[in-house]
Amino acid sequence: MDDLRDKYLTLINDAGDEAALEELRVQAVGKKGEISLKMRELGKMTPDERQVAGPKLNALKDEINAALAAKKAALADAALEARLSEEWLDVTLPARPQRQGSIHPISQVTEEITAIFADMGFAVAEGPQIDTDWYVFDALNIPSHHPARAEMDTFYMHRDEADERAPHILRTHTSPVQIRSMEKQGAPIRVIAPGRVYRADYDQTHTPMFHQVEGLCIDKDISMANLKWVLEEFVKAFFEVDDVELRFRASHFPFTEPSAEVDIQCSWEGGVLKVGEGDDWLEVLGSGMVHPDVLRNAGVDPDEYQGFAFGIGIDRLAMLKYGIPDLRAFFDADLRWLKHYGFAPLEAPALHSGLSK
Ligand code: 2NM
Repeated sequence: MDDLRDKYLTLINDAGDEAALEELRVQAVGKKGEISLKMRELGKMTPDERQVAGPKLNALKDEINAALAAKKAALADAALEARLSEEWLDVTLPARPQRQGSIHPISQVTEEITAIFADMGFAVAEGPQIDTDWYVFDALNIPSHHPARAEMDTFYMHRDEADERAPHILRTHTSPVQIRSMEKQGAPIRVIAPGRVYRADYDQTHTPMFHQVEGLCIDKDISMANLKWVLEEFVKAFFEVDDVELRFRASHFPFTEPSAEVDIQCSWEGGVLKVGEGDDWLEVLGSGMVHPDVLRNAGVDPDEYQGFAFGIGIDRLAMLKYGIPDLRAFFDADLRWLKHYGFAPLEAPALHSGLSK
């Protein structure tokens, strides 16, 4: 009996977790455990023998049960101790300073543009930044041999030679979003598509990722006159001036016919830009009437519907409005720059409160 006692007390003491402990309990004092079997042997003993062995066995069972309970409590304590030492929290750390972050000028300007077009009934549409060349080029009347493709400095996603899926590329403009919108919603439609676009071009005035907003308005009775009005309203609201002259110059895009580049009246007196004054011109956007083939490619019947589209560079607009001299600083994540040119986080641009306040 002393051997049994030593064996189980040692095993219990060495048990590493609750599961091992439970196994020992079954093995020692479970229904078919070693102690229980010994108790069954009491019946075969003489009364004198039983008088000695009975109490001893009971005491041993009690002792083992007590050791099991004590070890179980010790294991639980150790687990809690380990958790507490791991999940510590330094309550002496200083609180975060107020207004640590700021809204990036590109986010601010995107919100401003969105607010202006929302007021004219344009919904915001979004789409993938990685797309197929059908949506980025073919659907927009830019077939594979077209010089506009070569001029676009497209980023191609890597593909294994054996991969037969359509090649994927980084979108070079947000027009694929308008194609998908027309496919999904059909006409009439009035949407803008702001977002990131990519071209393999990097110098003083170009970054390989930049931001565009494109607009699309299709209905049964839409003309260049509507385009001119919408763009005039936009430029006045964006630059927060009462009047501005717009100049439409004939141009060419594969996806519009006719096409026009739009300049806005400005002055550079004393080195400061003033929109809506003077006799200088600032080129800010491209536009035109959506080509019938583009409408057809997007599932819209050009005999029934027509309309205009335009594209604006957000980054350049932000530089002009807020006097930011260097494009590349936009993407440097320089905290001092962000603090200087950033906007207060809780002041969302809205037409009623003044766009930029
Ligand atoms: C521009 C200039 C002119 C344009 C066309 C379309 C679409 F998808 F509707 F055909 N979206 N955007 C467009 C037209 C873009 O950017 C300079």
